[in-house]
Amino acid sequence: MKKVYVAMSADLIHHGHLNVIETARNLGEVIVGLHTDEVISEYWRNPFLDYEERKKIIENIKGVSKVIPQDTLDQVPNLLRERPDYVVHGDDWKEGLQKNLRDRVINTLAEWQGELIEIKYTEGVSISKLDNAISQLGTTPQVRMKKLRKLLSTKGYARIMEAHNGLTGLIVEKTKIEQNGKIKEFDGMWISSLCDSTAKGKPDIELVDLTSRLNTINDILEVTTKPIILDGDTGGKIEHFIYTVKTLERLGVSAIIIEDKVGLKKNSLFGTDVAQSQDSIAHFCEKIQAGKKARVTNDFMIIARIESLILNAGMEDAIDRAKAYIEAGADGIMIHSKHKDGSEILEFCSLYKGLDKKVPLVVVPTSYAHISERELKDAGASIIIYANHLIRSAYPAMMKTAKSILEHERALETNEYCMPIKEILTLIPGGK
Ligand code: SPV
Ligand code: MG
Repeated sequence: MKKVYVAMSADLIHHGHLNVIETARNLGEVIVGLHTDEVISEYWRNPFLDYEERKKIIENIKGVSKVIPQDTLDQVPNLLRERPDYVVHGDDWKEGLQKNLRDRVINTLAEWQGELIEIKYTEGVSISKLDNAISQLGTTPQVRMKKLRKLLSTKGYARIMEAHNGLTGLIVEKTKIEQNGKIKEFDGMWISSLCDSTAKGKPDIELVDLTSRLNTINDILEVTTKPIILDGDTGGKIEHFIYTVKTLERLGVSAIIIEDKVGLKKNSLFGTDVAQSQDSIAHFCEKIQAGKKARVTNDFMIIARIESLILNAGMEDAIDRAKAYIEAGADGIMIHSKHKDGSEILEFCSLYKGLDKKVPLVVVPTSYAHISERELKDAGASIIIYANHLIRSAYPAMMKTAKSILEHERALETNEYCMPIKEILTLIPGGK
């Protein structure tokens, strides 16, 4: 019996997969190299089904004798191990970024006179079309809520972007680019107190109350499926916080981040230019514990934000607080800093790495924007939040338009930097 190797992700099984497996089984015994969750998340998106679930499905397809993990896009390591007589693949990898992977397969098979069999890519199947269709179907609160934890356990980190209304929610949900063979996108939304307040024309001082924040959250929930992290400011009074936790969990928000400040909260990026006070460790731990107790499931995350560096209370205080908050049950730690060079954040990260007990670490590279995601990840951060960039880029664009109309007393000059009417009319599907 000849050996036939087929690599696939099989996250959304369709007849294209079955066509490939059918061809393979007509050639011999079929070994499927199934992409691991890490490979799918790195090159595409978080898988809907995890490896074990996908493995169970593929193992039960007629003709498949074995499923093995394919933990890179490159098939060569598995081919060297299995030495198949044939590799079967769709013919859609002859050009573009996968061409190199194809060449490597052909050269490796040549070492033992193996052969690459390519079948015509199944017409009418488009994974991105299926992906879109699933996203259009929407999600449930439970499924959405779990996504953040799942992302952290499979991909190891989450790239989060702020959203402050339905439209920015859609931008975070849908914006994708392809770079070096990888599909890159945001993993979820940050509902920033600064941006939510600013969009409502209000200062970021916990003035926008929970009811109003819930309206924003709901607008975003309505049109997206990605996980949401809420900026919960100080979390308010402990007696109120437990209700907030229950409300957010019921809605399917994945996490709330609360900061260890008391009194009138001002935005952290003011630093010590304004009067702000830090909570005591004991009281903030009590708040974390009360929130944890109020949760109904383990999926909802309560993340404790340390303001010691913002308030110049020192690195030692920051680390002491991290230990205490983790001990109190925090599901994550956010460390904030407004130092521009980033050395403070990296120093904290390196001390944090040394802690015995750790939870996912959240960073917000607004001031130290030159530090790349890669560097932050290497330093140990697992959630990276771009906290205010959509509203900050929208505002100057809108101001420019407003001023141009005042200057020219007509709109013609704004046309070159406004999207065409046709495009705005069809931007949101279903309007026609
Ligand atoms: C927010 O986005 O509202 C935050 C982060 O809390 S920061 O503005 O940097 O304090
Ligand atoms: Mg805030």
